[in-house]
Amino acid sequence: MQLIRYPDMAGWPALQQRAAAGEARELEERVATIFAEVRERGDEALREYTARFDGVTLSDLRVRPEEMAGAAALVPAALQAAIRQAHANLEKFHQLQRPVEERIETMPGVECWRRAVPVQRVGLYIPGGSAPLFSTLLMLGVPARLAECPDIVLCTPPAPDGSVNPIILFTAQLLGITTIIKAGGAQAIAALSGGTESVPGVDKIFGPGNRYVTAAKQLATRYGVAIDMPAGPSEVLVIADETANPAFVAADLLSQAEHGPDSQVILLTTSDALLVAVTQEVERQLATLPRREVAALALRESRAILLRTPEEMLFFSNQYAPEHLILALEEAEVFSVGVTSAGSVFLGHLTPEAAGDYASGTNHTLPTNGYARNYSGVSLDSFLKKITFQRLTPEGLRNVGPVVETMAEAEGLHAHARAVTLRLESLGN
Ligand code: HSO
Ligand code: ZN
Repeated sequence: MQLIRYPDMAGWPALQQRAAAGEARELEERVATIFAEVRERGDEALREYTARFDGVTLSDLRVRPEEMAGAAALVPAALQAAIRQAHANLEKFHQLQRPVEERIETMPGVECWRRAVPVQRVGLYIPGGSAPLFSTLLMLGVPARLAECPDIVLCTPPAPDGSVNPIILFTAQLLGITTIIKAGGAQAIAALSGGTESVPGVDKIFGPGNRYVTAAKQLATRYGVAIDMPAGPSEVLVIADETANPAFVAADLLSQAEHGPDSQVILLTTSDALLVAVTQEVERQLATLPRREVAALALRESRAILLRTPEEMLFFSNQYAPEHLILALEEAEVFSVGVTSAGSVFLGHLTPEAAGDYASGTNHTLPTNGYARNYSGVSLDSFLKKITFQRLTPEGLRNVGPVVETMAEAEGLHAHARAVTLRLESLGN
């Protein structure tokens, strides 16, 4: 980690910089080609890309019911119980987000209301790789089910033997998701965005992925498909005072660093003693991590920064707008009131980010890369659209009609005015 003491405020923006994404043009071109191929040739192209990138030639792109049925037996009982508990906690928290349908009479006889309607067809993307994140499937699947989206399509890349990780299948089963496609990368996103013989097209695509998946999701928006949010590498910012436990803080920093070489972790503290203790502890704990090479790479672009006051720490953090914010402070709750930009906040010494990553109930699909300034994390809302409704009675038309006529005339839109006038005339006096 880079150790920085009392940086000049003029130098803060440099310290708040995320790692640059690198050669984007070439990547975008490759993704555009994949898109064109899959949209034109459907399953055939999808199979070719899966053979090339995942190393398996699939006859059936969909997970078959027998595969589904066999999954649970391959998942240890303790893990099944843990997933069930996390699922229950997520349901409890997301259930709370159900919007109430409210009606109001804005003028007598003018009634307006708004109804939340599920996005009809959603695609959930879960990456494969060394550690398939079945927890992310829970985070997307729970709100999708609570929102009652009629069609939920899960895409995840197959292993070289053509199988899908049984924990993913078990989790899907728990969620009641039955359409599971063995496809990953940009080709999966392309398939979801237009549909193929085996893959239903969807209205909105959710889920994390590598740079290809991210670029593909961006491209999908040009075909009228919505996405959850712009994605970037995972990050955490920890604000700690002298009451913080250096080992806890180090473990939190490392738990984000181990996600990927481009993850970023930042420590802000007003205590020089803690600064030193945490950085030492990070080195010590790093040595025992199975993913220490990944974490070590992430730490190169990570910073431990000594600031003068709590106000400075708050200001820095709000400017950085971290995906995760840990307040390892004596007075965490008081401090938290000042937080204006963060994806999710973890208060006190006993609340690791890991709790929210897996099981406390909040969602872990969160805005990265500074987007916490203008985006929220995934929630029930992400799977709902709100449709407004209205109805005028004769009294309502008499009340609001003249207002509309006056405004429409002033905008020079006479047909609008006439739409009211004709109706008012039909009512007589
Ligand atoms: N911290 C990750 C989520 C995750 N952690 C999944 C463990 N598994 C991004 O918010
Ligand atoms: Zn995590």
